[in-house]
Amino acid sequence: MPMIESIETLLVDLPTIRPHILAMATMHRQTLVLVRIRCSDGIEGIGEATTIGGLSYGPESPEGIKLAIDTYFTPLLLQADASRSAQAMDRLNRAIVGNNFAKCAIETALLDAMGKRVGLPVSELLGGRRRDTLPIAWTLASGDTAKDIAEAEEMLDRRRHKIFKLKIGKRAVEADAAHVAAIKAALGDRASVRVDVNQAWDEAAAAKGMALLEAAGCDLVEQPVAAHLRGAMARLAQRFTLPIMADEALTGPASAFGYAAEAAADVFAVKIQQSGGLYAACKVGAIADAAGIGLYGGTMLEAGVATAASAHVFATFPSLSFQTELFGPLLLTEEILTEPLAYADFSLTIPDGPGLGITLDEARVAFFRRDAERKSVHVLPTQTERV
Ligand code: MUC
Ligand code: MG
Repeated sequence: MPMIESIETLLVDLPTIRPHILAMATMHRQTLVLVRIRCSDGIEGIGEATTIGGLSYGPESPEGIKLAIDTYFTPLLLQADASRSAQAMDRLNRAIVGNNFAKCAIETALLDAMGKRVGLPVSELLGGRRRDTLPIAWTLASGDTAKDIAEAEEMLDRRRHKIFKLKIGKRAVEADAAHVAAIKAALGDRASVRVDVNQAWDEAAAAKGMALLEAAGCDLVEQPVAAHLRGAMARLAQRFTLPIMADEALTGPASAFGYAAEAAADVFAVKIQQSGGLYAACKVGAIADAAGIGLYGGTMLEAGVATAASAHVFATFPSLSFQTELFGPLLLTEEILTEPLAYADFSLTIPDGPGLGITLDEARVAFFRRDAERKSVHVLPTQTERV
């Protein structure tokens, strides 16, 4: 049997193409935790854990993820059977509470290695792919209405995106609703406009906001109230025809079951890391299907590795009625894959090679890793142009 021989973690800091303004943080860069698992049969698997704004989005930070994997995960996994990712995940889940993002990076690396071992894409290991491309939303979050409209027009012209998610929740409800209405009025039927409030409203603000957003032609409202306010989500879902989507509330199959049982959302944003791994994300998808809840493929603004892993998961969903938002690599100025993920015609093509179907650009990873020795002779390697 192939054994897990080593697990390496490294932090990689990459700038964003513009400030990305969310209710809880403004991002100027993204930090990836890359995980490399080497197996005794010579096969190597890659995983990625990435969150938003340090500790402002969730309970795991990049530095904490690296520490948790190095200190607690690795001793549990060394010498374990590398071809049994489910057993490895059971071992982690028995010994380690939470740490879903770190667990997801490990499972990603094990499935990448397994796919390479048997010559199959990860989506085939997860039950089988149902599609080869995914429609991709873009987030408008410059903080300025005119800039957001110009950005959306550019995306439409380039046929990159025709679904736009607006980050709101920082300003007064009326100001946010006016911002959304102006963007929807400018784009009209050429685009779907949705919002993500990232838990910023209380129930009364959400009720006012949803009424204004419905009138503005918004198509979807994501996590308007705090994740634990399941009752408020259920009441809002009942009261408005404008669909309401759970995101931060979904931290794996158990929370998804609770939300489904209480009809607390019309749509689930499935995220592989928040779910605690790729199989766990598939289970969240299955719960939504069983409950008649719509599905949306979410992102934590990850780079190419976790974006590819998410794409493999979403490829297996029977239906994805609200599409996906796997645009993470496009928000970063720098690419870390030798072959960038292919975005064209409003969609992402899901890689079809063995494992995740991607290859790390080692020279660029070496350059951008946080502990790189930046000697003046080191020149940034050029990157392959993405569309
Ligand atoms: C979130 O809350 O959904 C996804 C897209 C984006 O711009 O931010 C993320 C996080
Ligand atoms: Mg969200």
